[in-house]
Amino acid sequence: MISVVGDYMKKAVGMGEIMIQMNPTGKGALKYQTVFERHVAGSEANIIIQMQRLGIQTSFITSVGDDQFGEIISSTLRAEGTNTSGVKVDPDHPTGIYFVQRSYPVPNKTKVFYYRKGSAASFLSSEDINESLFENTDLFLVSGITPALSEKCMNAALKAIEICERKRIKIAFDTNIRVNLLQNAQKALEVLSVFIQKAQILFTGTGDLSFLFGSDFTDNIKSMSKIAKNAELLVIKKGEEGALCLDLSSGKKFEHPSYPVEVIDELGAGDAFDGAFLAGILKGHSIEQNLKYGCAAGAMTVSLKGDIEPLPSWKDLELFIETFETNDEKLLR
Ligand code: KDG
Repeated sequence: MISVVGDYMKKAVGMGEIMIQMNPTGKGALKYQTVFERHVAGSEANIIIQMQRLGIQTSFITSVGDDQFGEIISSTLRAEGTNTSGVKVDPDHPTGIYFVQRSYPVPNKTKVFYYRKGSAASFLSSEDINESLFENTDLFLVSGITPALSEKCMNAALKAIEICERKRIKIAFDTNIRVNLLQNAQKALEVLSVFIQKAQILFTGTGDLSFLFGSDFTDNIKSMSKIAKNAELLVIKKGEEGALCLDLSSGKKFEHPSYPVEVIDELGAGDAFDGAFLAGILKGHSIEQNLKYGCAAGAMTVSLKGDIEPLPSWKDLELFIETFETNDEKLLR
């Protein structure tokens, strides 16, 4: 079982693309939307910000354009308290953008449209990754989105992994398959296998598993475990069915149901889950507790728009859990 002991503040480093998210005020087909909210979002950054809000010291490695959007991304990270010494400002490439389409064509489901090709982050390279960014680090987090962005990003992520292995820093990886970036299972396995193999804490989801391996859940877990040679924990997010964690060192299995809430925007729920789970790990909580934190943070995130705004502090996370468990709304007064 993974435990990180000591009472110094644990440090996590994340890496990935942060974009401007344009989220319409209304639901329905994107072409009919006229009013948008501007948010800052990106899977790995969402995870890292969730960790920072839960008392982990964090830093982030990315590249943004030398533009207005890059400025708001950097200042968002700084406002959260995340160290930005690994944030590069690229004068030649713009910050990536994406648009969200909510509840269309499938009610309560969210679809995204990327305008990120040639973005500053897709030009992040192994030269941008140096050892000093990993000083006194307990955990490194990256996801399948980053190596799928470009060959340069893939090499940058591999360099980060190589540094972490050398410095014995725990590696957390989320398969995070985005079909807009990894078209089919063969391509996805080609890009992701090395990261799946190196991670000690591996997150995936039922959707990612069936995309990679097929329709049988039990077989999919076996196929994933075969690749995940270094994994100590395999965490599977099951959406409305909650989450499960296999402790591969003891062979024990832990499960937690989801919290039933109204879905406003599903985006970022998996990231909130990862961030809360990882913060719990670094703070030495049990797997059962970490699954609970993850499911609660995920539920809080689907109830609101934006990926970062709904991410809770410990106080709010505990209030959410207690209110659900006791069904006592007095706690909110
Ligand atoms: O997990 C939510 C992310 O998918 C979203 O914020 C956008 O980072 C993003 C991506 O690459 O899809």
